[in-house]
Amino acid sequence: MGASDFSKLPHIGEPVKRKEDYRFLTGAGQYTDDIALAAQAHAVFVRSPHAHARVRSVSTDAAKAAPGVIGVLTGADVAADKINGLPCGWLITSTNGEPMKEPPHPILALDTVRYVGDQVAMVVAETLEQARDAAELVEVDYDPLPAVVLVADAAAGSVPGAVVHDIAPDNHCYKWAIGDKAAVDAVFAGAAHIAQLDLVNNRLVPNAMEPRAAIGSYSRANDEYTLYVANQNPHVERLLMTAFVMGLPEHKVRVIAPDVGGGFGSKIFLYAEDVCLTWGARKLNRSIKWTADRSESFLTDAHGRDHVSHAEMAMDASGKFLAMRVHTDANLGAYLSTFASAVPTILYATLLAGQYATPQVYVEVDAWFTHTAPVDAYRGAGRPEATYLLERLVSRCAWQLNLSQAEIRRRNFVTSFPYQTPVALQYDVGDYGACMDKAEALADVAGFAARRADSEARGLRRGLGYSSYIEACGLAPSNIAGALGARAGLFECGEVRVHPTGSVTVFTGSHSHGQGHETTFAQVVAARLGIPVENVDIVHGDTGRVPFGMGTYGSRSISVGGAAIMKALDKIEAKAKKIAAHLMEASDADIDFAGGEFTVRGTDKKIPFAQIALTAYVPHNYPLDKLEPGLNETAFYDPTNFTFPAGTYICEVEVDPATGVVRVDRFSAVDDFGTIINPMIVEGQVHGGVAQGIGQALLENCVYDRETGQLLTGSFMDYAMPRADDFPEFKLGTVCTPCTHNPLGTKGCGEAGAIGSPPAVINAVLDALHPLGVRDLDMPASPHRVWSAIDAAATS
Ligand code: MCN
Repeated sequence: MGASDFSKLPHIGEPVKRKEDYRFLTGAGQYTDDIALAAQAHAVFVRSPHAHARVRSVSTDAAKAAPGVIGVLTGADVAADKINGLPCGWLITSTNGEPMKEPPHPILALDTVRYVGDQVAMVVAETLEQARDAAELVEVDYDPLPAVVLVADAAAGSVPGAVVHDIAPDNHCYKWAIGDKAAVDAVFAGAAHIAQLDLVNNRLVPNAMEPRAAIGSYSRANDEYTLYVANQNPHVERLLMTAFVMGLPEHKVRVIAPDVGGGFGSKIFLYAEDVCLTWGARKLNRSIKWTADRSESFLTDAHGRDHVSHAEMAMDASGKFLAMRVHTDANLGAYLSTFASAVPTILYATLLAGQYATPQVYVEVDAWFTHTAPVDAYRGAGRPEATYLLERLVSRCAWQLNLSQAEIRRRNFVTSFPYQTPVALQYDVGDYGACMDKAEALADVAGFAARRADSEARGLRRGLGYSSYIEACGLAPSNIAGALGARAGLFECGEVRVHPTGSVTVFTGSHSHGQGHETTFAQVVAARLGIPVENVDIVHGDTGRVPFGMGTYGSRSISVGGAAIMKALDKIEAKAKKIAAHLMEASDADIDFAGGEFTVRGTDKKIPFAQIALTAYVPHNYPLDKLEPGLNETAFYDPTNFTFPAGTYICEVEVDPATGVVRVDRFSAVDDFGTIINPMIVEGQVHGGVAQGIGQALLENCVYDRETGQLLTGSFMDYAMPRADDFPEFKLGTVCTPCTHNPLGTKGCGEAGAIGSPPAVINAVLDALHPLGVRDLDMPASPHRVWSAIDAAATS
């Protein structure tokens, strides 16, 4: 079935209420911490208070003798049991001829700690309180060493002795570049205009509502491990843990990710605690539970962003983009986390062409180790960093050439598809002008001048900010990922099991942790089979039940996981048609299937889907020599390209120059997600993403002390999260150009809001402050920063 026929089916485009919400809203969800295994013990991790120190000794005697303690495990035990470090650098290699440095990442530190929160020992006791008390008794003798926390200091080598890993004495992990440097330099040499920009993409803490949690258990009877874990991709977690870390046969480990209370990227990775609990369960012969407290989450969940960049755009006299040149320093933190090497490279540099037909783009990335928590994917992962840089630069081009923010964008939009960018990607389809038209109408741009005058009359400044984003979703086609240096592509698997009564259970390798897959995937199946949505259940998050999976991130689930299910449904339909042909004594080729009924073309013969299902399992009078019983099919789907959601966001702010307080007055977002399965769920995704993006732009900032490496923003008292009263009612709209290469026509929607919104907000603040001489501002645009920028402009 083609994407265009699919989009016309019943249930597609309907705002079906989320099936999963009943259990979430009635407190019946089952999160990892809700699970209590028989005789389960509790773990507490002893963590480094230093950003960098030699570990002289770890004494566990007093802790082991404390009441209720079952065991205390340290780096020495890890080494004795030959447990490897976490795998790193799974996704990219250097491009400068030097291999990427891949230092070991021990699951418990042996002789060196490399960031505040690095785990040194695991204390296991009968109760959580006993484990906490005993953890206080573990004596670690540290020899503190100098620490480096900023990429600028790492790159300059300005902190003597602050070497994170011996294999990278200059703290440089890799260099990666894309584009034709010589061609770009030549264009710059003759350009009529050049705009330049230095900017920082601020470091963020993910702060999912449910902290990380896991329970390791081991059955001696079957020699099998089970790990319950708040994780976004259980099969990959299992693969990495068995193949790389513990050296176990994969079938002996079951990973279950039950209800998960948000991940936003931070629960994709294999964390050290997960391995400690799995290994510890066998070693101590007890099931062991650990749930991070909020302070541990701040310290040890992989952080996001943290880029420092210089960007330049070369233009002709009319403002047409000719070439772009970017250099970015990326902070990787103390270790290479699972996807960390892909974020500032494949997921960032390749998106820097944006929506524009810039003929030449060259991007160079240097990635650095520092004594901070590992940095990895956080909602958008590389694409918000690309969009922020590009959209800030484009608005700067507009101001430099005295064009409007809309005009510079319209002059440079890609208008014909497919479009090959100079940085590897090929956009299949889009209509960027239509998104901007609709966004300008929603934002009432025509009425802005009057609103600005009104603000000025009240002593306030008002600004309008544009951001036209594009992102690559549906990670990741193996062919493209491989060509860019990735060591693995990311397909997806789906199994459709039709029961004899005609109801259906679907097993998907995607994982839902807030995105509503139990509803939208059921809509897809119900639409295809012509059955009620209630007759379809979606199973996910369990390696013991789902054949295989690559998990959920990169807004891939509907376009890759959903497409795998569609492939399995194709097979179901083909087999069902054979059964129908047999029952109606017709040829397979004459059978049509629509609206839940099989018909013989040109006759009035018909059979409902449920009858075919029953026949498949009750095969009397059935040609068993030609068809096996049962109606159960599995498919793997590897996309041929990314999907490219795109849109224009327009933000309107009012700034009080006396206090520096920024108020978002209006926010309009128009997105092209191709075919939309469930508009209510999609709106919710955009709302959440925009809230996170505005949070980054105005409030959130993860700060380490530059000398000591202590996390200064380690609680909600110091790290400002956005709240509902920070936002206006968002105005949302859509444009639909269906994706051309997946059978649903969908493009991902889960990250768009977080990608498109930060530059729209900052461009709006800069637009408001332009008359006061402010030309530059880094995120978050806190009152202090805004006030200082106004003050500095007034006194310069
Ligand atoms: N959808 C749709 N029509 C489309 C596109 C999507 O109806 N054209 C629906 C999908 O069927 C799905 C939802 O929208 O129910 C999101 O789909 P998709 O864009 O495929 O994204 P994923 O399901 O792969 O989710 C991942 C994405 C990412 S990468 C982050 S980060 C993120 C996000 O989703 N983390 C979230 N949204 C989140 N929402 C919640 N509540 N919690 C998180 O941790």
